[in-house]
Amino acid sequence: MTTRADSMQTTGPATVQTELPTADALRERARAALRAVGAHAELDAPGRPGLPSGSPITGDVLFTVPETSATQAEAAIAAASEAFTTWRVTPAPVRGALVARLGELLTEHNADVADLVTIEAGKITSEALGEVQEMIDICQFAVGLSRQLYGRTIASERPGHRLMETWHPLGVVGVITAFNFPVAVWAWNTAVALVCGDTVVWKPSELTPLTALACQALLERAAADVGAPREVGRLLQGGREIGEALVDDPRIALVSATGSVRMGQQVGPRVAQRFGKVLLELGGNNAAVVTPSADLDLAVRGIVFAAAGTAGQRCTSLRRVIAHRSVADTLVDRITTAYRSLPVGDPSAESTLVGPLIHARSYRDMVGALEQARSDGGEIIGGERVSPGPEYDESAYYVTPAVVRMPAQTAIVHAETFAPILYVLTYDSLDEAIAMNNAVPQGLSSAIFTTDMREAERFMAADGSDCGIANVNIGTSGAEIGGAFGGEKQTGGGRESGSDSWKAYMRRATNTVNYSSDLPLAQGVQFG
Ligand code: UN1
Repeated sequence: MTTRADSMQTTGPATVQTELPTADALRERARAALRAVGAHAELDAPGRPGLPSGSPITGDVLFTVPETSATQAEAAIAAASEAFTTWRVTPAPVRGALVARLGELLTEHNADVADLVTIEAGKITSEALGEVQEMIDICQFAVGLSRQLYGRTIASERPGHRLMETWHPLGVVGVITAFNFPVAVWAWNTAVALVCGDTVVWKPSELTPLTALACQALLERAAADVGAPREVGRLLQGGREIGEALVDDPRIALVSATGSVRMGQQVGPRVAQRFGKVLLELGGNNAAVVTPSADLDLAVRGIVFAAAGTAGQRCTSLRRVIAHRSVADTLVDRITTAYRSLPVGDPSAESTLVGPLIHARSYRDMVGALEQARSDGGEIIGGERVSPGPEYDESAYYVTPAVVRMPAQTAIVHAETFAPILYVLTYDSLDEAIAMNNAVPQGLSSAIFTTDMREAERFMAADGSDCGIANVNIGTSGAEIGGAFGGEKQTGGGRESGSDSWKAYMRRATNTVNYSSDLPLAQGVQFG
């Protein structure tokens, strides 16, 4: 048990005094959701050999889930490789029918899947439903894509020749996902990979095995309904060793991994060593610049959702506000006022806006970061551990979001702490603000709040934000699936989801066809 940090300052936040559900009630909800989606999982009692499945809502272990053995992992990869040989020659629009059916099943079962997301990741119901909607959206996107895997025709320099590009399926895609988007990120990868003709082997976070069972069950049902091979999607449940099996297996053509920079630093070189491909979505350290011309009502709303939503546990969560000196005091006052009215508590209660942190380590990281920020001269408002109700057990971690006014971007501000901490920094010139935005090692998301088009355009220009996402007058989180998602620098460089991200899931062949009866050589070379 962790004691409350005396480093955290009390400001009297509003919290909902709801009764938390009991562990038994959570078990019943999880079983009902799994039954509804048709997942026939053998869930054992807590403490048995296997993977412990818990909930941050109460901090209890709810079940033991069967863990994939090394032999089973090998068999799953072999089955997915075998399935690839038929799936790659199945016409893409026919492959799209599988994804269309998956989207329908997700629509039918959105509340079941969302409840599992709430139970395992602690997301408030509206955000959990939003995450399932993100899955449905990417399914629809992928179905359209299944008729649009376009290659280019290029003007050949030789007479009687045609030059073109053809996109082919890549192979088996290994998908490694994190706890905070336990289902959407799987769907981004799976829906697109499947229409591209790839098969998928998924290793979800060890913290969210039940949502994974539900998704797998729905995919298998979709496959059965449309007559697709069941093995196009396989699930491996386990820890690091199972992840390593995917990373090191030469049959896995692409490893798409979401997680920490440290994880990416290990995965990247290991996959590169065997000339496999990687798609990495790693840490972020996202900032919003607030300029003197900003609409502050809008800025405050955008900032509060991005910083405190999901209890600061999105890759895209807002971690830094870079406010012009003339607006900083007002902005901080307004954010802290908004924070005081944010109900913290049971994520399934309708009024709650901030659910629990995922686990004790997250809480310790938050406490450590705040202590460091204070010793660097930061002034902390909020950020205390709270009891969300009478049934509260100290093994769950509920906190109020923190605002920290920092004199400078010290090392702690450069680090990503996966918790609701918002550092506020001030700037005098836009160049300085952009430099501060770009001064961190990560490069996922960024935003500017301004009504001055020159500032907005500059922020998105080549010498503006260096992030994969640069928004104007909206926060850093909550991207739509239609755009490519990912970032630069230590974020890993990959792009998932919409736009032309599909190209990462296919291989490209350049074809030169000579339909003349001559054999002219390129570059005018003469040979005999
Ligand atoms: C993540 O946190 O890994 O833009 C993904 C967003 C969501 C996805 C976040 N659509 O916040």
